[in-house]
Amino acid sequence: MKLYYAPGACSLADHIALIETDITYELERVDLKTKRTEGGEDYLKVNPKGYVPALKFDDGEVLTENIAILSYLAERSGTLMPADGIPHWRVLETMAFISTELHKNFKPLLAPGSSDDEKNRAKDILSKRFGFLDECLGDRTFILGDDMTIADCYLFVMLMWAKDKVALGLPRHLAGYYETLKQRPSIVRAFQEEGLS
Ligand SMILES: N[C@@H](CCC(=O)N[C@@H](CS)C(=O)NCC(=O)O)C(=O)O
Repeated sequence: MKLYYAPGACSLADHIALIETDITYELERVDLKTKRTEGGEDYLKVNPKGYVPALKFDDGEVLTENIAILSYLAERSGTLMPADGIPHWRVLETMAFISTELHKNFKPLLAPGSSDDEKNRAKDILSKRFGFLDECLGDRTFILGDDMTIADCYLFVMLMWAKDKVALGLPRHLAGYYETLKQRPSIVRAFQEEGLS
């Protein structure tokens, strides 16, 4: 299967999950401005929505949206998400929170043309949402306990943006969690493969 990605974009979460799950993959970089891939494909033909990530299967089928791709990788590999019961739904609950309460609120800070008011409001909301997650994390190793899940793959990227793209201070537990995750072999490898420092 092939992951369409842009360096340091939210597709990094799927890239980390691919490495963690040991699924064989190829990478295809997308230029989000021109909507062309490094191999010269018209990306809009792969994903008409025009954004990354997209996961193309060997039969040509394409899956999009972080929550769907990450959940697919977890189900297919039998790792990174408990199979059933409340622990399973906790992962999806956290994924929805990351997608709608964190990821979406970065948009005014990263997209051109936002007013200062919009940016300040987004920063306030993000600080509150990160504060909530910091309390949930406490002294745990991963956001939902002792085992890494797809929620950690996604949350890692949001923390990276908070620190490196919008200079938002991270609360104490999340700051330590981020630094520890950054040393994890899957994340080090994903950074190398995306050409990130
Ligand atoms: N709803 C999508 C959003 C994906 C998304 O926001 N992708 C960004 C990178 S992090 C992108 O490709 N933006 C370029 C564009 O929208 O043109 C998902 O969760 O997968």
